[in-house]
Amino acid sequence: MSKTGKFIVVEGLEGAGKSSAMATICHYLQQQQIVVVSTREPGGTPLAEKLRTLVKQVDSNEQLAAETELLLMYAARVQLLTNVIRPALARGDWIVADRHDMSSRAYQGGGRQLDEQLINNLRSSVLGNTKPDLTLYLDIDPAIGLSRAAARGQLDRIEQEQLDFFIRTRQKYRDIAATEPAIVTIDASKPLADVQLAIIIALNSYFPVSSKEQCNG
Ligand code: T5A
Repeated sequence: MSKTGKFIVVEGLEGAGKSSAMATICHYLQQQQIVVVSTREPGGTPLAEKLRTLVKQVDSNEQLAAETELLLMYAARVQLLTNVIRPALARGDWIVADRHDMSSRAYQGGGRQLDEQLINNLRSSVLGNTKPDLTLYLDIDPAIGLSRAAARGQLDRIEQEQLDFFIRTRQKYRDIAATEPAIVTIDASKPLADVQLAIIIALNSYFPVSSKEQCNG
């Protein structure tokens, strides 16, 4: 039997608690003897990390066009899919991803209001058949998320956007989560322990023990 790992994605606005969620998921899976590869987007390969720097840095000399931002996100994503995610899944490892395609749909589609058809054409052209088995969407009021992010230090180029941008981004996240399968919405305004419990419940429900054993086999 061919081995295929599972692909789990964590999504949400800045300060939603994705880093904490990643740690919870990785710890939980490793306790089940599952080999976990964690990724982040944009980033996760040497070239994709350079693209991450480009999209996050504040450059007062040249404004990044919204379409350029979109293309850079997908360029980084294709590098990561090709060089890390697909090989890991083929080995039978599990991917735990800090952001994936849903981020572009929410930020560039919702926040930047880029044409949905443009984004969908790009997705269908470059992503192939590799899709998440489960997406955990951490839903947070942008004002709360941004205040958590601000408490950490200097804000990057996207974090410096107006509140309206994040309100649109959140709305797009919620629209996608409400209509597509294999996305679990978690209330990320709750205390960390409640969020962690909701994550474990979702993992147990999507990946009962028998499927984990099969993946290790
Ligand atoms: N982007 C990305 C796009 O526009 N399009 C795309 O296609 C992609 C892939 C990436 C940026 O690029 C954009 C989105 C982003 O703007 P990033 O650094 O990867 O940037 O993502 P951020 O969301 O900016 O990362 P953050 O670190 O801000 O968010 P996290 O990981 O969700 O937040 P986290 O876990 O670090 O938590 C923040 C703080 O809150 C506390 C934590 O302890 C921490 O101090 N916290 C809680 N406090 C109270 N209660 C809870 N439940 C808490 N959970 C966490």
